[in-house]
Amino acid sequence: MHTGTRYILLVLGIVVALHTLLSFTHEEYGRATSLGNLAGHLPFGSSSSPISIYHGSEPPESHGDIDYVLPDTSTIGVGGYDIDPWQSAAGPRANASFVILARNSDLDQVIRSVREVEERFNRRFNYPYVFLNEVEFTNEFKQRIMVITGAKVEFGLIPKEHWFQPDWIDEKKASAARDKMVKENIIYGGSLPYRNMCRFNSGFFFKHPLLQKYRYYWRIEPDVHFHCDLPYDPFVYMQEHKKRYAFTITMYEFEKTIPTLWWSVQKFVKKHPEYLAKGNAMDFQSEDGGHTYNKCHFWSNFEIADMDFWRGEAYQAFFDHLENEGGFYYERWGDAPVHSIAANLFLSKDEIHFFDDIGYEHNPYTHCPRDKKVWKERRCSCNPSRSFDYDGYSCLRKWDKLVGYEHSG
Ligand SMILES: Nc1nc2c(ncn2[C@@H]2O[C@H](COP(=O)(O)OP(=O)(O)OP(=O)(O)O)[C@@H](O)[C@H]2O)c(=O)[nH]1
Ligand SMILES: [Mg+2]
Repeated sequence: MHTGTRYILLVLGIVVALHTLLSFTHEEYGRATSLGNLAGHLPFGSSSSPISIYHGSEPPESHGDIDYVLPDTSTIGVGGYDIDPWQSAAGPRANASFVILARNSDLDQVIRSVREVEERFNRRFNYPYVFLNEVEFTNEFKQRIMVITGAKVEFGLIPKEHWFQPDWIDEKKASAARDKMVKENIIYGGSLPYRNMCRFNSGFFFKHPLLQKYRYYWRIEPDVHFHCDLPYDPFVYMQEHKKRYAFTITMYEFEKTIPTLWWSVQKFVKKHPEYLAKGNAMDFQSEDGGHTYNKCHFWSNFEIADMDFWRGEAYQAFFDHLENEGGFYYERWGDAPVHSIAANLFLSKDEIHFFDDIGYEHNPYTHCPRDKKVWKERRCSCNPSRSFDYDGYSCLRKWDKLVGYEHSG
């Protein structure tokens, strides 16, 4: 062999030996130089065709027109849209916070909810959290929350007068009402803490000192699920589109928890017709222009809303009126119908927003985005065929009718 050729072969041999050694000892080096990876950088690389994600030997059962084919990941970034899930989102932030009312015993379930909020949205947007409780949060609670988010977190104690049953409530009458509801098997019918919670969420959370600096809030409960990526800022959306109340799930309230609520509402409206908004959403909650209540309401365990609406003159007068009626304790008025009725009366329907693209679950109901493109691109983990939207117990059809949305199903 020619001496020159011998030298070339020797150098080549050393390079191959070094490569092999580095591939085994340095994981990163091996990954970066693997053939598969190099091919991906060539034009028309190996990942340009749609990928089927059938698991198991049989194709999955049909779910309407969803074809279970992922978008082409070579042209649009991971997850179907060109966004790095770890990178802080650019752009202005709204004056907003998450609000979580919880007991110390809710800790594990709260952690599950916050992890999903962070994963699907907040690790990019970094909005603060405010936790509220009528007793002090334990150190364990605080520490375990603070290790799962990099956002600012504050823990607040609820003032006694915002939480406990007021002295002027006739306790004999209230406890008789609770006993009656227990006999009738009404959910939380016998619970005083549940009533305190409903009244607090109806009329007081937005008065808490820690929330005074914020305008918008997103209410989170323990053990809820966020099924889809949220690549944009819903608070900024609310502000830019002049929205003041937003929901994901609607349903009917149990009649037995609110027997006199509508009657009380009617009394208020007669006294204060000036608070009724032009173009309001009365038709969502009444089939006869307000004569009777159809019990449709927004499920308030999810809310994104403007606290200045609750702090404003109309809602303050409305809440004071309901408070004086005593129905939070003599019946079991929920914050969901109270908030909803107010939003439907004192806001125009254009100020109320349905976040169809936020996949959300609070046991036992789930809202899964209706648009199959959104469902795919936002990597939703919910099953579209099990969405509560058009269940017989949901009121979404009424909302669709009000806003002129044509549902194809
Ligand atoms: N600090 C405190 N928080 C409470 C209390 N009761 C309920 N909460 C919180 O108030 C919110 C609503 O309570 P839930 O028990 O979830 O009521 P719900 O959603 O109607 O009923 P579930 O179907 O049981 O979830 C949750 O964020 C709870 O953690 C209480 O006595 N003290
Ligand atoms: Mg709940």
